[in-house]
Amino acid sequence: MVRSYAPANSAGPVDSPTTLQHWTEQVWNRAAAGCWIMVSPPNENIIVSNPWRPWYERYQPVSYKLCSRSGTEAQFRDMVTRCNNVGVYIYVDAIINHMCGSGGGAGTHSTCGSYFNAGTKEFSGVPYSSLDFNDNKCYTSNGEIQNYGDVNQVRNCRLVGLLDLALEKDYVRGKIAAFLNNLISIGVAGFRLDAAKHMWPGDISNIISRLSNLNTKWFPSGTRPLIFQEVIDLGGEAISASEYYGNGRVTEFKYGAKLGNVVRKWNGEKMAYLKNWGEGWGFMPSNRALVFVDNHDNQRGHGAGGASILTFWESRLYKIGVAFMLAHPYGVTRVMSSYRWSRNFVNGKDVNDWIGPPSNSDGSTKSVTINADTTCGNDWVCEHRWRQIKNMVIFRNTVDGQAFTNWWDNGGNQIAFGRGNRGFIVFNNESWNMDATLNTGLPAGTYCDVISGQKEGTRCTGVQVTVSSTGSARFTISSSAEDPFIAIHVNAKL
Ligand code: AAO
Repeated sequence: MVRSYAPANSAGPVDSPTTLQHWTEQVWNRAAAGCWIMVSPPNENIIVSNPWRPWYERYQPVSYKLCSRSGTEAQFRDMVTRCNNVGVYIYVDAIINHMCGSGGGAGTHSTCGSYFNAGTKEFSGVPYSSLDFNDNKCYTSNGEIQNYGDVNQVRNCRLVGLLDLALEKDYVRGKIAAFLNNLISIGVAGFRLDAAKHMWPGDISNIISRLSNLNTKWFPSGTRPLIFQEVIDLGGEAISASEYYGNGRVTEFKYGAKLGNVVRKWNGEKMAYLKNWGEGWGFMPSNRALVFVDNHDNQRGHGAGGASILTFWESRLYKIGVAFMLAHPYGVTRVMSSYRWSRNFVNGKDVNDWIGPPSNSDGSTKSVTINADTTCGNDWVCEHRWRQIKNMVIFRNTVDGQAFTNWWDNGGNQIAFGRGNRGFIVFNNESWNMDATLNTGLPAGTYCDVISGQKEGTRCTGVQVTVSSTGSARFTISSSAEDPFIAIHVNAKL
């Protein structure tokens, strides 16, 4: 039997955790407990000096050696080992569609010092030569993707100048599989396949077929890696996300773009319309989807999604969006963990969208310090540590597998729903106060709101909610509350 790492109750060939954390650019010295973490590309990349060391240089591989701004191979191994030992599983952002940009020059300006020549397409650290790239199959005038309506261009031409690997070649497939299998042997649990839309689904399938099972030091024998593919499908293009279902999960980009519109009340949207959120909104089947409110691209205007995307910069709206996502049963969810940078909007565009992680004057990445109030310092945002978000991840784990129940709305922007008899959440996104008595579906008792506080010992540090013997409870939420929502679940019951 083919299995993936998974909680016992998930279904289908590609099982998965309930929530992933997306750690952008963090250094390899962190460990937490009880979660799944996706990390920035760990392999060698080009050093871009104009602009100086942008975050996106990590999306321009030079070899598959494991040394990057986040640390050395030894440090990466150490982190994965320590994380696996405490039940925290690491997923790697895998850049296998391409190498660096065609204008990357020649030399050893790479994070492990491997020689490369972007002009002659030579990458000594792999090695790849000009024979391993797709240019002979691309028929656009400049070798670039010019039209997303043409499948052949999207998959055989260069994405923003990046040298496009010939993934149908046995040699290239072998090099990529060896790279991923090295990570698996170190203990990694799965991969985000970057730019999957720019690869033929059959090529991805072949590479996956070459992957080892996960390391039996930490995973049951026969466990397959979790695969999720970055395919941006907002509709209206030649390539559809469904072509990739056979390989694993697929990113659902409609999710964050549409949720942003709803929470912002743009385009006539309101929270009440979320009643049939999910497939009812034209999303892919829930058991195929990897969903997120924002990602490392669209939180800074790259990629897709546009202005509606919610990010930590607008923390009140962001927490509403993330809480809704984590409470709702659709998809496997991913929460961001970001860093702050100094934004500079010129004509509506942030011209500082390239800025890399917080760094010291010698260019090294600053460590993630933890403040007394458990938030992060040194310009690390650590959304995953925000009480409201952390507690909603616990909510999601608590209600995992439970049905979507007891929907209520006021016809506008006050909504509530439950997850079976294990959890209930209420939002007031109106400009007036809310006072409603609702059927929660929960057993009678006193519950701690896990947004304004949480359960500590035998008391609640925030709001308390009393559920009657019939399952009903009164909720009052001020429209000016910093967090205009309340969430209760059976593991936060007094
Ligand atoms: C950098 C420089 C470039 C330079 C290049 C090479 O910025 O100027 O030419 O180096 O030297 C990241 C950065 C890039 C960076 C690259 C390499 O974002 O700026 O280039 O690293 O350092 C497409 C892909 C998608 C990709 C996304 C950014 O389909 O795979 O572009 N995301 C991943 C990563 C990303 C990374 C790469 C891939 C490359 O997450 O971090 O790039 O490894 C349409 C298409 C989408 C397309 C977008 C943007 O979207 O559908 O497929 O994404 O355009 O081009 C509406 C539409 C929506 C449309 C969107 C935007 O929303 O409905 O469909 O507008 O037009």
